[in-house]
Amino acid sequence: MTTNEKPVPALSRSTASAAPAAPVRIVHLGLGAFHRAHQAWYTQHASDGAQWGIAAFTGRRPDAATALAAQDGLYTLIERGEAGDSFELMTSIVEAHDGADVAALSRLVAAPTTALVTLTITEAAYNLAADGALDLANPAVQADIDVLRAMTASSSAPVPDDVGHPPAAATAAGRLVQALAARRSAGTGPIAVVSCDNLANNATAARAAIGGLADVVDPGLGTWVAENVSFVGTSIDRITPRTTSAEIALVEAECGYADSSPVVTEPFSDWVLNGEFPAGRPDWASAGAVFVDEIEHFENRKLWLLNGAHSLMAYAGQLRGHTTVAEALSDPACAGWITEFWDEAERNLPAEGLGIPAYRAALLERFSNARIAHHLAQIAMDGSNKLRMRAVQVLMAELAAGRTGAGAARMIASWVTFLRLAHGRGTDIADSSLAELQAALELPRGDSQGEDLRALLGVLDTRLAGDDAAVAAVAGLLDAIAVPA
Ligand code: CS2
Repeated sequence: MTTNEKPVPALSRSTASAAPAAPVRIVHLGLGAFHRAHQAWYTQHASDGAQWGIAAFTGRRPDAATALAAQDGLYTLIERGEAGDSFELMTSIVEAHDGADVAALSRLVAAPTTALVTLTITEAAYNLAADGALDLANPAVQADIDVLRAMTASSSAPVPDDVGHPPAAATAAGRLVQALAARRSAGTGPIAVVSCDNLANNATAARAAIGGLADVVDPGLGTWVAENVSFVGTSIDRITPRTTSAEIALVEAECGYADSSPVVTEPFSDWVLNGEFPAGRPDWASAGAVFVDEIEHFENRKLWLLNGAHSLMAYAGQLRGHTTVAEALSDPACAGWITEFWDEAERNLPAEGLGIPAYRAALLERFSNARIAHHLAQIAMDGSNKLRMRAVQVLMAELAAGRTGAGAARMIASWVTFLRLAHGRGTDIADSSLAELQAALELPRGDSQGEDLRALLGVLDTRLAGDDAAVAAVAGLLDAIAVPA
């Protein structure tokens, strides 16, 4: 900047001349880029969006809330198409809070004006065991059970911790159970909890995590949750890579204000929902969301075709030296493996009603948008949770039908090869089941199948690890992910 140029103003409702903040009627857990590109966008674009403000809470760290609160919840959404960028000022988030502020969460969830809670807490944060129930052996879950039991049992004021905070749950489900207990006490009635995480049967998962925890803590609260909380299932879609400093500079140059928290996303978006909203909801359908009576096939279409191809590229693509989705797709070997996996996945989806040929064609176009730098390393994180939904079911169904399942097996084989390589090199593995993965990777490789292989597959799914044909299908492909010299 030259000395006679004025500094650009910091973004806020007044500097942006934005409309006054809408009243809070939605509480959100998981203030990441995806929420800000997806549910916040649908709410802003709903015909009645001006009536629906979002109060959003972060997960583990307060940083995103601190940055967003400093600009009154506002941020810029950069829609990045093949032909160029467009910029939209987002105003639907009206409050941003540190997730650890469970007192604020409880106050907002208990408010009579709050109608729904949306979640983007990540697959791993549901803390479910292999049978789909709440994982009571998980130390974080156990710690929350202790805190919540002490809270519901005590009639006296809760004892603050060393730094003066009242005791509070620490997992997302624990915090929400604490807040739902406040709603029950306030008598403010039924509410919807809408999972927007990339999980198969995400409504069932949310019910298991939240209802399951309430049951264990206090059966009376468990009954209240069962009778008053509607768990809504959704299939969510919008490719939203991590923001970089380049986008911050771009917004400053294009929009004339300083925004610490822009989000970059693709033009495409999709939202399919199933369930009841006892206290109402925005007219999201007017913004393009679709409400259906049966959601499983939509979830699987997205999880297998989009996310499955993503995971395949994340491991096989990185092994072949690629860094982004668009690069991996331009490699004929990766593109061929995607087609092979998609053909398998498609055989296990209904032929009618899902428009799969058009969906596949649109995916190829979305993936090849080279202006979106979607990093394979980001997608590769937390593979143990992701592959469970993206590959295992297709592999098992293909084997049961007497076919090879090679497309799905290749995704898993790429993951195993990727992990073995990272372990051998001592590079970081980002996964919520890291301890289990590391223990598995310490085991001998031995014969072609190896003890480590069965143990790694066991982290994904015990049924998979116990199935000789499935283990052999993966083992047979371990050396087939050719790494170019
Ligand atoms: C990706 C998803 O990181 C990942 O695992 O596959 O975040 C994907 O970009 C979204 O689901 C797209 O809607």
